[in-house]
Amino acid sequence: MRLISRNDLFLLLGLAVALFAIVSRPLGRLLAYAQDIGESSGLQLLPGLVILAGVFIFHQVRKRHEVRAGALASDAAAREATARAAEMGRLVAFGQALGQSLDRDSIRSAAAKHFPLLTEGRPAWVMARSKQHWRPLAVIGNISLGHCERAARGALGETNAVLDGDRGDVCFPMIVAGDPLGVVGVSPDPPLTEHERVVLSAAAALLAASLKNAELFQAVHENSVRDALTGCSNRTHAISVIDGELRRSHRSKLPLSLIMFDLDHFKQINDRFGHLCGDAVLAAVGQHMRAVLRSSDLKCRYGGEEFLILLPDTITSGARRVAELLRRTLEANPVRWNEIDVPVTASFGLTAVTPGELDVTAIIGRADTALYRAKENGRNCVCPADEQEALA
Ligand code: GH3
Ligand code: MG
Ligand code: MG
Repeated sequence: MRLISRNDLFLLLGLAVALFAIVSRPLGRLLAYAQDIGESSGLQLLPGLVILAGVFIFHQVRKRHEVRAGALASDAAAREATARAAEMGRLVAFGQALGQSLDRDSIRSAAAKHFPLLTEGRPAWVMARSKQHWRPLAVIGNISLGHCERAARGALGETNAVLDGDRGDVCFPMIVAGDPLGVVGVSPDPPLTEHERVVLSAAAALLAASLKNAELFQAVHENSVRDALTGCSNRTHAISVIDGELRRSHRSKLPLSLIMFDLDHFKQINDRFGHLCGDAVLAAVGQHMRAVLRSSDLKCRYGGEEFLILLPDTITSGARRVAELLRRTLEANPVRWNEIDVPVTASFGLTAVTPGELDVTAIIGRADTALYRAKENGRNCVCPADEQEALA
């Protein structure tokens, strides 16, 4: 708070005039005395005093200006520091949101929420690349996806892109360990400051790390639930899926069927043509399962050459038709190995889940028993778990 305001100036002026009136006579005498001393001693006291007073006032004024300029600079620095702290806060919040995102959808939500705060209203976009496909993660402003993709491709050197209307977006490629994962693009109007560039490249680096993280997480998850040879689920994952489906069927009262099948005389295939041929047969079985079954059906490699199929919302007669179709498909498609057609057949057991049944082991056990009956019945056939199911 200022001690003396503009309104007090008049008062001060009055005081100065009054003071001058009070001291004018002694002051006049003092000046005359100084003049006398000057004349008697040959010194120029009065002009010297005037010069000294002038220099003193000038010095004070300059000092005041300097203090004021210093205060203004400190104000500006404080404002700048507050703005930087807020920006850093936004960047940290973005990083935290991305840190909790383990898939592309959550990364997209985090980008849509936080990225506009970092570009401060400037038109901008974020494009992510997976294999040869480009997908938008965030588009701020009226920018076409075609433009974003062309600009992103151009930024990664994939094309000699000519940008729409030569917008010339400033691009920040997202690259992790040499793997280009996407591009952040920002409108160049108004031109970006050096500091804005630093913030945006930090945001691009955070996004890149997050995309890579999600990709690796997805790959690890896939490897932990999937059998690489056949593309089917592994046993552990399948049992947890079946468990969930049993509970769902219990609630929804919808039917559920389970098929178990085992390749016939598979040991002979290995022994005659070698294990690589056996592996090729297993891979072909995986392909046929994907071609014949619905994507909603659970396909599981239960053991070496034993497979499980869980058919949601399917009664026994439907499961039997599916098993027959798969059996005929395998029979009709021998695997070509070293110019030889290797015949492939399988034996199938199937069972229906009775309403309210939640015991996975018991259900798999029933399908397994039926499968052994199919083997006993001469192989390459389908057997339901009991007579009642056979009639269903
Ligand atoms: P059956 O008709 O009674 O089922 O006869 P089978 O020969 O198919 O049955 P068996 O259980 O005796 O043989 C299964 C064979 O599957 C034995 C094993 O070496 C082979 N096998 C298991 N896993 C793999 C695999 O991943 N690759 C290959 N090539 N063979 C495998
Ligand atoms: Mg077998
Ligand atoms: Mg077997």
